[in-house]
Amino acid sequence: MKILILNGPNLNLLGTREPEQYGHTSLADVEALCRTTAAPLGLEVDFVQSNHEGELIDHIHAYGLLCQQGNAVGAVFNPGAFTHTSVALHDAIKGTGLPVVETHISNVFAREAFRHHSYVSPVAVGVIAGLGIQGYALAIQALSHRASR
Ligand code: CA2
Repeated sequence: MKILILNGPNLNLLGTREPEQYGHTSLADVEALCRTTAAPLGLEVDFVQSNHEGELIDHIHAYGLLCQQGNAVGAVFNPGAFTHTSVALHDAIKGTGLPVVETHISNVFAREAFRHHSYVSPVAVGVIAGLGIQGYALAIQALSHRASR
């Protein structure tokens, strides 16, 4: 059984700047945490980062199919700033039925007003924000638990 960890724009910069917002850990550290969390749950991780909206959509489409075929549990998705702008990501998740846990490192609700709205949340099975990179581990556990209901 597979799980997609999908990261949007600028998350490749994690650990290089804005440590007050995102901590000191790098995206490679997030990947290691995800693999360590997923392995004992019997989940094989596909870890992806892209700065391109269309590429993120292509991954959502591919995983939507895998889930329909019973070969994946869903996606942990940090859409980055596309969270607040992208109708196309909303449509991709809705159109494929991919179970997505929207995950943010920072507490977007404690930040600027433009980060308070998400186009992804209405089509996500759940949302995690403000718990740092630990949110990714919690999201993996939630998707695993949800798939074994
Ligand atoms: O808190 C999150 O995980 C966000 O999805 C991160 C996005 C932001 O636009 C969302 O509102 C909340 C930004 C990711 C960029 O991360 C950087 C990390 C270090 C240096 C620069 C950017």
